[in-house]
Amino acid sequence: MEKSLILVKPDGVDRGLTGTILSRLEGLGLKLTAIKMLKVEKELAEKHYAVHRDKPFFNDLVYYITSSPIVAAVFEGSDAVSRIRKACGATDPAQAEKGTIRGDFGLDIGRNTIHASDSPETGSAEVETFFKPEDICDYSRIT
Ligand code: IDP
Ligand code: MG
Repeated sequence: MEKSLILVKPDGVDRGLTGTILSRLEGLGLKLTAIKMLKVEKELAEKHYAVHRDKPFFNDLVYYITSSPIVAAVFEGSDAVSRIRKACGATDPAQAEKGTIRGDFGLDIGRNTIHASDSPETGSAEVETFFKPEDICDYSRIT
């Protein structure tokens, strides 16, 4: 089944939006299969954002995601990746539609409240970056 890693970024956790965000994703009928709160170490942040290592905002990205605790979770389901990306909205909250997570809660392009995997392949890889295989729980979701 397709997997997506989501991270409730520091601005989401700090403003008490974790439950609201997870609830929206559960509301899509997707299955929550792993969840944890953590303070991201620099090494993990650099691995997670490696694709952006040559971008001018890379250091800010790593600094921000390591600045305060986040909540990492895995959601599974058919088309989980694209459905979650749609629920998140555009990267820049100023461009994101109302009714999307970033459109409703994002503060600016850095503090845009949520990370979500952008393809099934990155979904699987990002889940492995944040979770051990034994951390993933399987059960039957009643829709
Ligand atoms: P995504 O989170 O929508 O997949 P990416 O292009 O993968 O967007 O960028 C990763 C994160 O880097 C974004 O969520 C955003 O917080 C940040 N970011 C992207 N573009 C910029 C930028 O031009 N300036 C500052 N931060 C950016
Ligand atoms: Mg991305």
